[in-house]
Amino acid sequence: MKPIRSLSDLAIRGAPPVFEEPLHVGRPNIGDREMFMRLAGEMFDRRWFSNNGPLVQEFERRLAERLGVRHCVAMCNGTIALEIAIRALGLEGEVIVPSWTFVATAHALYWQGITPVFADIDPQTHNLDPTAVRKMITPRTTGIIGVHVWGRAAPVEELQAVADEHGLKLMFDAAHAFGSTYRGATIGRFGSCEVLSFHATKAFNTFEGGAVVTDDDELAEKMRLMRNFGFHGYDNVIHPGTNGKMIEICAAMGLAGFDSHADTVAANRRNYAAYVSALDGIDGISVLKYDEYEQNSHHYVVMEVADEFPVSRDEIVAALHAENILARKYFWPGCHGMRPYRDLFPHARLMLPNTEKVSRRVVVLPNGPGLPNECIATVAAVCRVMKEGAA
Ligand code: T4K
Repeated sequence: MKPIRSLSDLAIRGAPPVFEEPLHVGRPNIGDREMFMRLAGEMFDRRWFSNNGPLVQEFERRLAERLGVRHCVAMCNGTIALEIAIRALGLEGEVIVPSWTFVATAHALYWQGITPVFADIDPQTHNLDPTAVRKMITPRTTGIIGVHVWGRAAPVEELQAVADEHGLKLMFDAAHAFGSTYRGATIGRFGSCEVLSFHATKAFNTFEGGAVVTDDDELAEKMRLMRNFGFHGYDNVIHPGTNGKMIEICAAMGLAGFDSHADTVAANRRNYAAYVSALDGIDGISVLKYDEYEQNSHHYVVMEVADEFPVSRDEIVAALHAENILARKYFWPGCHGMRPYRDLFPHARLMLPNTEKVSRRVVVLPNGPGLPNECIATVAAVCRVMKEGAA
């Protein structure tokens, strides 16, 4: 590894990059390859590729068991799972969501003619602030979607209390939270339902995929119909629906990934600790802390660059990219800063000071079992020399 001792050692200043190949934030984890190949082979032999095949059924059974929930309805991706859950719950009018989330949370509402109303977050946790949620309730509000951002549980009980007081539905976008806990209980059973994503870039993936998990029998039944055009047996459509089905090859990937997930989490935790220690002592740089007493995949290593730091977050990201470390500014600029929402609600930022602040500070760093140690050392060295160079 090239030493980075001063600004002139940085690739952004013309030196060669530390890494020849890019290091990604969302590099997919691959479970048991042999098992995947065997399951794929069996799928070919069966010639059953989609439409509630045996692998999807097995995947749903194992997932429900793992999360301790009555129903798992597997879907083709997390976004469609959100859309179906929103529709099955009968949300309409306005629904309160954080702006500090991947844009799919807002789009899943807007796509269905529902107005996403953005509420501010707690800057310490990056999760919805229940007090801010209360402020956004109007007579048109029908629900709240909490997001377990970075896999840390949203303030579930406080949000439930707000929902109960105002007669609102509450559901969770748990796209980041597979295996996370809230007060020791596994995410999956909170609100009316919770939505998971198994996108390739997630700690646990099915290439593309998602699921809605719930203890509500009626809701689960409705979502099963909705994900398959409303079919109830051959030629019998009894409900409006769409095509939200998970396919067999995706379920095979999930089944082959279950057992190695614990190893992925262990590797993520080691990298996370190494980042924390490498960045320790650089004033103005911090790593978002997770609650030690809760489970979290530690998939997201979220570095924050304080406003007072002499170099901007964007300059640091540009310097890391030059070294081939493709750090991300998730979820900058917040949904309220993206189209169509920024045109629809041009003054939304006035209600979202914490979201605005956090969005200026965040850098999400690469993680995962294959992460070279040099990546962690390089991130720290880049921050350090840029700070010293600016002094
Ligand atoms: N709610 C929340 C809170 C979410 O975070 C998400 C998804 C959803 C809902 C929706 O769930 P899905 O419908 O996606 O199941 C990525 C993912 O596409 C998205 O799933 C994820 N959140 C979001 C946080 O990250 P982008 O736009 O950043 O993707 P992209 O193409 O820039 O890829 C990210 C990085 O991963 C790149 O550096 C490349 C690398 N990569 C990506 C893929 C697909 C790989 O190395 N290999 C790969 O196969 O959204």
